[in-house]
Amino acid sequence: MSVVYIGLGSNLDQPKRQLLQARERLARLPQTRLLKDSGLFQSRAMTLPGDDASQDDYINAVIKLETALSPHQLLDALQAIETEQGRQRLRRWGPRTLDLDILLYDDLQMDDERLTLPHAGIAERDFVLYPLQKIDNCLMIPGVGALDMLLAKISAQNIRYLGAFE
Ligand code: A4P
Ligand code: MG
Repeated sequence: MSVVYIGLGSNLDQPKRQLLQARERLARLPQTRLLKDSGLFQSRAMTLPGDDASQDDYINAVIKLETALSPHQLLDALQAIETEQGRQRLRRWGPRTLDLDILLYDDLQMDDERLTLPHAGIAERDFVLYPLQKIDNCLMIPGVGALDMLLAKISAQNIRYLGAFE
């Protein structure tokens, strides 16, 4: 079995409900067990430079799973859940009903045409690092560094803990 951390994000169509549904679907994946979740966080949308279209705040969370699915099988399963929950890929970093990213898969480091692990950009994202810390305080991000060191470099100003999933 492998231990994986999944990042969940939504800023469209009742984001909290989207994350709740996604959590249930993740827990029901074959050969997979839900170990822990971070609870819900709210943060301002991170947008691409030059993208001035305003977006609603995001609700984000991280879920820790144990799974026998391979990285690519897991990615297929996550993309199927995104599609089930009405995800439309309109523009990069645009608003979305549900985004599911594989943040970490054991200590695996890989980069192919479909999958980069650990997830790119993990080191700078408040909406990833704070939820990760809620689950595991002393995490090491392979090839990147210790979680507490990464947290020390970013601000907590744009993110708010909302409480448990409900
Ligand atoms: N892909 C590569 N590696 C991975 C991985 N580790 N996990 C590929 C999941 N997918 C991975 O993703 C594009 C492609 O990335 C996939 O086909 C997969 O093969 P996508 O979900 O279709 O597109 P995207 O999400 O628009 O692009 P990207 O670059 O993944 O965006 P991010 O990094 O997910 O960021 N602001 C706040 N506050 N909270 C957010 O959650 N999210 C984004 C999107 C922007 N701003 C945000 C948030
Ligand atoms: Mg994504």
